[in-house]
Amino acid sequence: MSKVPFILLVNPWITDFAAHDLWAKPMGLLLLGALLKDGGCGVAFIDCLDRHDSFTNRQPGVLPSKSGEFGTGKYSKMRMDKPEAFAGVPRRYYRHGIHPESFTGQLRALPRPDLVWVTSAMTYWYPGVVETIAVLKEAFPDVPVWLGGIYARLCSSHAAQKSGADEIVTCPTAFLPQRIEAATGFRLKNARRWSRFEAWPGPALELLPRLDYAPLLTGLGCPYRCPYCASAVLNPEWAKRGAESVYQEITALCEGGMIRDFAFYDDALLLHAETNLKPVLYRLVKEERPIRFHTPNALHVRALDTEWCALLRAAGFTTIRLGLETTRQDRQKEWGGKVETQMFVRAVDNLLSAGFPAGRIGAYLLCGVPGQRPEDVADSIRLVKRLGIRPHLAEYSPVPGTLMWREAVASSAFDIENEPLYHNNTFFACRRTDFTWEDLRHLKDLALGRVPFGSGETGEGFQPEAGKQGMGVEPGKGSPG
Ligand code: B12
Ligand code: SF4
Repeated sequence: MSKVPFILLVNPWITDFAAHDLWAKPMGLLLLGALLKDGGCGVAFIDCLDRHDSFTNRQPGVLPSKSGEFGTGKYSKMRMDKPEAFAGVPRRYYRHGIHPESFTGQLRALPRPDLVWVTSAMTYWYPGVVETIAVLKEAFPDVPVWLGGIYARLCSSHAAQKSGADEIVTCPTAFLPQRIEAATGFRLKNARRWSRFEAWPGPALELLPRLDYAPLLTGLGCPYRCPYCASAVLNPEWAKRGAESVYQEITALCEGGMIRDFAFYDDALLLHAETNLKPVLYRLVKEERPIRFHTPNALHVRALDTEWCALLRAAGFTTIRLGLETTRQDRQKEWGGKVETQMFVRAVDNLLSAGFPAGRIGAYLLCGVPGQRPEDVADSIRLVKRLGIRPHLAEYSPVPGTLMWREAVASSAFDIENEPLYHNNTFFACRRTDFTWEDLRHLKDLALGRVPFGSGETGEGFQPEAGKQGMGVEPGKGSPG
């Protein structure tokens, strides 16, 4: 057996107009860190998004980080030149995260690794990945850098050309032990464990410099196939962890009041959760644990019956986001059939009856999808507001590999196939003459209550008990613009 390899894991910088730590941790890399440690490897971790790096927050040219509610916060950031693709966008562009000198200082303090693993998240954050890898290559020119994660998997040819990594890793996690052995000669002692999500240890959160909240993942994948979403591309199999391991992970973290806030990353947290999440929550309620749970990734509305709502409330769920997307019945079907308006109205009613404050419940509404009309979004906003909860506009980000991708390519005036920067939801690459920037701005104002609804919007006809017929919007009626 060859020597124990030392693997450096790196969470790269984010480059964007704006980026908030809305309970965003590199879950994939932290899970791999746990598997590597369990398999006998030496592991170090550098978080380029560490909000508490005191060196960074003291440097001139840095807009320091700020802490927000429930462990969230703003990253520290430094202004950078806008990429050419964004020349027409009248907003400043930043590299979010630690100062480059802090990064190089942390690298200098480490022994030479045998491998460097860099993760990636949103496809349009790739310039941050490129910059991160350039610094790594300067520090350790002859150490192989592997790039994995969401950008690497959704845009692998682009990443191969632009990232500077030696390998773009897109294979299933089960094959990684073999690849490690081929690269280092080391045979991991837990190779079989890598092939089953249910058998993975929890994320190696101890590698993070500081923990304000903990991310949780109780399952991978989703049974739905919504055409705008990459869940099935990224996780074709739907797998759930057992109740006991979820319970142990949560209670270990909240021992001694260490962590109070937990954020779920699951795509389908409440579906088929009778035997994993539900018993865990009942147990936590009985033990009166002082926990706050947050669901920044939307919950499935169809699951929210009175029992689930009462349980979520009793267990300390605090931030609730619901996946509504639209109130148009035909679109609800076309967009995967995961929700119906009547179902949504009932779910909100159940949540409110369970005692959730309306201000803590938000509904995501997709905005700017190919073929969608601004007035459809306005109608959805109106319904959500009438129920007393908050509409959150999710500007459509075209995602490669999704069922809607070809339509997005055809409808966009920009080269979204070859330039992932255009996937940025802020850029709104699928804007068009019948759904313009102005429309988008107006809809945001409506959602935030900055402008009142004019008499022109439709949706007046919706009655919660009126049956499905009342949920659609007749074409041509009204316009928010
Ligand atoms: C949780 C989540 C969020 C969180 C934040 C997550 C974070 N860390 O930043 C929140 C809720 C804030 C969020 C927000 C948004 N999100 Co989001 N999100 C996700 C979600 C559901 C899970 C990501 C995750 O943690 N997966 C679990 C881990 C285990 O998987 P993983 O990271 O891929 O890691 C595995 C492998 O890739 C690999 N791996 C990872 N790194 C490495 C490195 C190496 C070297 C190797 C070998 C392997 C490897 O190993 C891991 C284990 O198998 C994904 C969908 C999905 N199912 O992936 C969407 C997803 C990433 N989000 C998406 C979108 C569209 C958004 C929003 C734009 C939504 C909107 N319109 O408002 C916003 C954007 C936020 C912003 N600031 O720009 C898109 C991607 C868009 C894009 N163009 O890239 C996705 C794919 C969903 C979709 N619609 O298809 N999101
Ligand atoms: S239900 Fe949610 S996670 Fe599942 S495919 Fe649809 S959008 Fe993606």
